[in-house]
Amino acid sequence: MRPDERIGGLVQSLSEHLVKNVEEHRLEGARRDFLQCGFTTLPFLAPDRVKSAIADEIENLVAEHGVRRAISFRETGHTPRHMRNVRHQEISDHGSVIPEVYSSPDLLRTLGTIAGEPVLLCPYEPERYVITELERSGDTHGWHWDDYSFALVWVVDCPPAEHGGFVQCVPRTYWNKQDPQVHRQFLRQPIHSFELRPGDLYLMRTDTTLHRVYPLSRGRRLIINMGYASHADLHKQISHETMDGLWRGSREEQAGQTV
Ligand SMILES: O=C(O)CCC(=O)C(=O)O
Ligand SMILES: [Fe+2]
Repeated sequence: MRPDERIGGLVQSLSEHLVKNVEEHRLEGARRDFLQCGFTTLPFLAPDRVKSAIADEIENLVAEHGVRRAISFRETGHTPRHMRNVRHQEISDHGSVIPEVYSSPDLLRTLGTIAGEPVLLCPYEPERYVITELERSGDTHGWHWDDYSFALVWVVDCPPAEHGGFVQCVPRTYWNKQDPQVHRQFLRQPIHSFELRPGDLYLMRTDTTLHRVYPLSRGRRLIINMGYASHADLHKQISHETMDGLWRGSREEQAGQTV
């Protein structure tokens, strides 16, 4: 089979799965959770065949193109990010399944049903997809908001919650980049925590949900984050300090740098 036929077959099987196998009541439950918590797990969203193809591509990309980073940002109160990443450019250049799945119209339509509003391709390409691997004790993706409204995260590897790696979030919070007051959000509202397993997917309302990955003490956590926009995002002035900072001079040799 030619590579483009294989990718076409995978995207087709995702579409068929979404149309035929994903029941209405699951989408309704997910939509309720999403509106209440800014978060919902969606393990049923993709067939095993597509999950495996995405996982294989992510494993290859992180082995070939992963870069260690240790960085923090003034705009999120200097919370730590200690991780290995593969950014959008390398994924686009060397990946094939991920870019096609990201822009599947049937996937976008289903995510829109869960979100209760249209879910659109991210206009700022570096935020479209990023691979993150947490691999050392203490590795974490610290508290932050994202610039765009939605993230669909595919979990390839994740330790049990005893070893960290679960997601925590505070929904209905507002990111003031000049004065983020991260701790103040915890005093105003409870923090919700969610355990994840390999093969899970989740959708998060990332612009108004403060979130982090609990630091790892053992094991390994590997995900891809696919970022999507709302209609409102297309009309906002969005500055990209945290995403641009991740890619600018943030390799491990320059660990500790803050932007
Ligand atoms: O690793 C995760 O589950 C969250 C990733 C994330 O928040 C991000 O990439 O912005
Ligand atoms: Fe995020």
